[in-house]
Amino acid sequence: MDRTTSEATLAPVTPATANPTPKSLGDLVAFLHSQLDDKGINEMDQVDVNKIQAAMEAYASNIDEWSQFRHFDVGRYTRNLVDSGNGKFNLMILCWPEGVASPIHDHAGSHCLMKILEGGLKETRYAWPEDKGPKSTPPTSLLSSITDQSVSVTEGAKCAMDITLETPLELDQVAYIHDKIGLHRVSNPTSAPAVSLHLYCPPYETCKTFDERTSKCRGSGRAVFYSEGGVLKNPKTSST
Ligand code: 2CO
Ligand code: FE2
Repeated sequence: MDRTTSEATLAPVTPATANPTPKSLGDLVAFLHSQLDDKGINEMDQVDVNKIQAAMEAYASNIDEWSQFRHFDVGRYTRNLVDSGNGKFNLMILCWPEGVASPIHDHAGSHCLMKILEGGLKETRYAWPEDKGPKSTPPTSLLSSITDQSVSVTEGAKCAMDITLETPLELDQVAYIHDKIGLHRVSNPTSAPAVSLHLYCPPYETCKTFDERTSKCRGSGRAVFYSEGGVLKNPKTSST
């Protein structure tokens, strides 16, 4: 065998732009800033979603690094802001009591990546109802917190909206969705609390929610925070 050819064939291949492997949540946040800080609001379709997804997957969840953002409430999930991404993204931790589910919702045109930090969740994807485009904006008077629209996992046995995919999500797994892919509901069907890390790029304040049985847009959910930077927004009504 030609030795030169053999060595060339067996040489390890190191891609010029190897995916990063964040060793901590802080590393991951720094990586996200490096990827997104210089993106214009009209350049978000150029975001390298695969690279960000790989980095989020490579970070091994360590509760010691995010316990200050772990705040649960009764009967609904909570949204806890970790980093506001210089206006280019929001990184947050969502805490899901057992049996709680989000409403079916869109993501206002943003990239949405979600990673399991603790326990397990289920993502149920739906097709957009045919008569509802992503453009209509319900009146402000219809706005309520998206987390206040949390429902029980067992609610609504019959479904008029078309389910396109059901995915159980396990520890450290990362899922991606965009309005171009469809809508989703996230639920905690397990008998233990679950925690997830969500990246929204660009950030958004409202999203549309949908009735599973009628496919009607029920109005918008306001994407409010239960805590920011580890500090509870309304300590009187909050519990951990
Ligand atoms: N998008 C929902 C929210 O931000 C959570 S479901 O995962 O994207 O409240
Ligand atoms: Fe979502």
